Amino acid sequence: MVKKSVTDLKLRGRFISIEGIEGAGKSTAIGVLCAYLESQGRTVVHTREPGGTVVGEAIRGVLLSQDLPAMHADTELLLMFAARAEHLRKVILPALNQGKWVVCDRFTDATYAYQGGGRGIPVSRIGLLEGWVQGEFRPDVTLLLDIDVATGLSRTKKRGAADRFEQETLKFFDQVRLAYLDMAVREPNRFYVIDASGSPEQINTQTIAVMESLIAGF
Ligand code: Z5A
Repeated sequence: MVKKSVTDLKLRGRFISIEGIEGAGKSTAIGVLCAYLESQGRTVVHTREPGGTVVGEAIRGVLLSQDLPAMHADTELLLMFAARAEHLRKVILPALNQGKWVVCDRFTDATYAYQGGGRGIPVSRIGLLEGWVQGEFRPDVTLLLDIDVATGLSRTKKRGAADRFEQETLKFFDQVRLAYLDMAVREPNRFYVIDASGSPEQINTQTIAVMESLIAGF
């Protein structure tokens, strides 16, 4: 269990997660976000989930593989949190405790969206694992790049071979998107919803505007 005191340190860095469905443009926006934070004098660690550690990247390989037989939704859920336990303890918390800022491509909100909204696993079960792996640790800020499913998927299709998640149905991604939007409504102090339907430049402008408005308060 992660102790709450870890998150109370005054000199601790900040933890920013970026969320959204496939093709929302997270990778693109993260590059701009990290460059902005560094220009403001922050030391930034850019990482991702599932993954971010040697063990986590190996688990990611299993989770996204098209070569393995379909796994049970509970197996998928447990693997997400196994990778997260390693990531949190080996990368995220040490960096924050050194005063670094951590920018993470997806975190536990993705589990609520994909395994909860998409696969239909009860929120209470995800919450149990969240409490066990993270204690009360949550992102300081979550940027949700919101886009309609058809547009998001049409962007990723141009890339070629799809991974295990990218082969899901439109209905699955609609449920994922709705779960994200629902979380944003329930946690307005943490979530910032960015309209991701525009050009990369428009998304970057919105991303920087959100961070500019927040960084002084940090
Ligand atoms: N997952 C889960 O189920 N549960 C969990 O707890 C966690 C994750 C943590 C990770 O795969 C998968 O794991 C993910 C959820 C699941 N499901 N999938 N698939 P991933 O990391 O490979 O997938 P992703 O996070 O969705 O990455 P992505 O598909 O690359 O999306 P993105 O980072 O948001 O998009 P992008 O790479 O910035 O852009 C995609 C393409 O669109 C690219 O060719 C861009 O050039 C183009 N693009 C970007 N922005 C624009 C704009 N504005 N206009 C036009 N074209 C654009």
